Amino acid sequence: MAPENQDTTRATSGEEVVPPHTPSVMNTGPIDLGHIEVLQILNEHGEVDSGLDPHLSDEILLKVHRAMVLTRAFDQRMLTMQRQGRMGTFAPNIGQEACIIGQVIPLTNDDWFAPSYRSFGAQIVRGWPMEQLMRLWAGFHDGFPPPSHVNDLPFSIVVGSHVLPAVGIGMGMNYKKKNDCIVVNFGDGASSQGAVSEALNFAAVYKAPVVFVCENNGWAISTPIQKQTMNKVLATRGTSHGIPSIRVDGNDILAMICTTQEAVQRAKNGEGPTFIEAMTYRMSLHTTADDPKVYRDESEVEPWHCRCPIKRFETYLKNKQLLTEESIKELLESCEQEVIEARDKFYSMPAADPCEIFDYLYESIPDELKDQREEYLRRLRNKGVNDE
Ligand SMILES: Cc1ncc(C[n+]2csc(CCOP(=O)(O)OP(=O)(O)O)c2C)c(N)n1
Ligand SMILES: [Mg+2]
Repeated sequence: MAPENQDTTRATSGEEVVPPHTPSVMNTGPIDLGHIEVLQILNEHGEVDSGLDPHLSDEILLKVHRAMVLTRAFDQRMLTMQRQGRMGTFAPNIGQEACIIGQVIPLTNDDWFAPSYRSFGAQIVRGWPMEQLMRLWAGFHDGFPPPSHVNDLPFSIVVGSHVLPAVGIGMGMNYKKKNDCIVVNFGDGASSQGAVSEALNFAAVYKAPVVFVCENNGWAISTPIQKQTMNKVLATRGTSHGIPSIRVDGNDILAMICTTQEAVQRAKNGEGPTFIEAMTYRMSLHTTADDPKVYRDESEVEPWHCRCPIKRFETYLKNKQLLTEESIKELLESCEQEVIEARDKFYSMPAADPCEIFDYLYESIPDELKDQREEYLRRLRNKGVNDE
């Protein structure tokens, strides 16, 4: 934990993050950036740094806690449904709830959010019905468009591809003299994409009101962070573009909220973008199509159980007399119930029309595709699938 009132955690652009290197470290392998502190307000034991405590209202604290518990309940249910063959491929977010929820709490409805695929917790907070998210993950295209009252982009699966468009939205806000901002998140792996560097550069030069949240969860499918980049501190991806940047404990909900809040404020004050590197860990599968046991030693996961973002927040809230063991249990049950209700709504939605896969590519369907469609329908009929 950072000592009280000591502001050494900030990786503002320039010298604080990158100590002046001497010629001897050039061309000799990884550049050692020395010890970089991580902003933490709530530690693993649920103890708050009194000098950094944002003193959020009880109402906000409980709202945030519920969002985290609901996100995990959704996550676990989706995994079960996928294993039952009733859900498509899904990207779990277990252990990253503070990171994903904290980054959208400071946003208003007029602000924008551009998520990557592991962001369903934030989407729920932003107002996406859970049954729609289920529909989306089950592969229905009608699940993808954001609800009309939600200023979000559909989530991006093409790694890092949404970061430039997010900067474009931010530049548009400046052009239209809107006092809003956009939060865009992406992973450690995505941070290596060229388009992400371009996005950082544009945002910096045009002072776009963008908050970049780089979720450093240690892995990009089977590529560990050590093989992702020789740069040990991803926050320097921001500073190298002249963007004020900070590294935070992504499992600390208070640090995530405070940091994003400050970045949002900077954006709205016309001070341009901020880059947040959130240190977290992908505790589960990359997606349900993945088996991490093939490439990672499971003992690596163990210490992260003690860093659970929900557990530490609950300890804090119990110490504040805002929660008890009993109320935590009741809340969990009510969140699970809410997810079950969403699941049942999802199950009662119309089935897919198998013909759709032929419908949208051509204005008028070519003859050979017509033949293929006939054959496809014949095969479906033989399997007992109704094509009416
Ligand atoms: C342009 C592109 N290349 C490759 C992929 C395949 N792919 C999907 S997720 C992923 C890893 C991304 O890792 P990271 O950015 O760290 O995000 P995380 O999954 O850890 O949240 C890859 C390589 C893709 N979807 N898009
Ligand atoms: Mg990653």
